[in-house]
Amino acid sequence: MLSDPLRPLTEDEISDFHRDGAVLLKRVIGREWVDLLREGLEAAFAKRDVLSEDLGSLRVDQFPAEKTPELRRILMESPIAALVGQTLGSSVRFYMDQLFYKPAGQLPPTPWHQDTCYYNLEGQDLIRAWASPDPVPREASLEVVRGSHRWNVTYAPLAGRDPEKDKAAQAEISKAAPDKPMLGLEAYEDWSYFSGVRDTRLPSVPEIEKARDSFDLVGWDYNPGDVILFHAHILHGAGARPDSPHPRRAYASLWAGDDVRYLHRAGQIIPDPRALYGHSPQTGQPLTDFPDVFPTIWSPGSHSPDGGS
Ligand SMILES: O=C(O)CCC(=O)C(=O)O
Repeated sequence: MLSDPLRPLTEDEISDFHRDGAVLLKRVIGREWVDLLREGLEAAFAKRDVLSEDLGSLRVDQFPAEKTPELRRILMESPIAALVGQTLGSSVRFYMDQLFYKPAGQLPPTPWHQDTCYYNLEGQDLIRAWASPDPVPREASLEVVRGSHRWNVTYAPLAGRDPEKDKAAQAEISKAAPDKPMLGLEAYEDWSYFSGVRDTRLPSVPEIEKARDSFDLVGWDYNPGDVILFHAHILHGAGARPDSPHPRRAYASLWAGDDVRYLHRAGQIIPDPRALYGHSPQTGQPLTDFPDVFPTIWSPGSHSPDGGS
């Protein structure tokens, strides 16, 4: 049963998202969801698997809801899908999810990057929903380059093997079949951010940290119950914090509206959702062709019977 947000979104929040590419939605999910999020993130963290990776003291897991019923409930029943759908003004399908876990103490930064270049998909209607059970001050919270979701550029991923330095990677990218993903289902047996091949023809992410004043950066103090929505194409990152008294645990889910299509990228870092492999998707196919893999979770008019959370 899908729950409604604690309050309706305002027109300003929706237009801020479309103009800036990101918005902080304050106090939109109730305490029971925040508690479930905390339990789910801890349960996923305790179940390290092949799609878990330590990047220094940042642990990132791909598709954590597949191993964590609490996170699955967040996706299928919490108000998050409604928040995304009301912002897009259309139905939304779930694409994939990630855990970002920074233990208490020194919180590492998350380097600036775009999300789209990591996935075999493209489109305008692509929203990330980011939520945490922990308060996160502005210095360690998500930051975006305002409006960069509209820059017509795809940057190179930060990870992956570099075909200019690695002969095997060069051979893989030159042999890649245009109708097959670079990472096959075997990625689910043995995966790392550094096992895929990076498309180094793409430009590198600008050195934003070195020239922060040159960019229009937006960030927020985050509190549990808030949700940050950002466009998957926007440049984003997070700052460091020298001494956090508690962990900074985050759950980011990626949602697709009507115009999102499959795209075989020349480099691929994160495997396609497991259930998609059986369909042999082709570049240009809308995700709506795969309703069993990407079910519609929210549509205009969906609401919970009691209207509450
Ligand atoms: O939570 C973070 O620091 C990173 C989140 C992120 O990069 C994402 O959700 O795409």
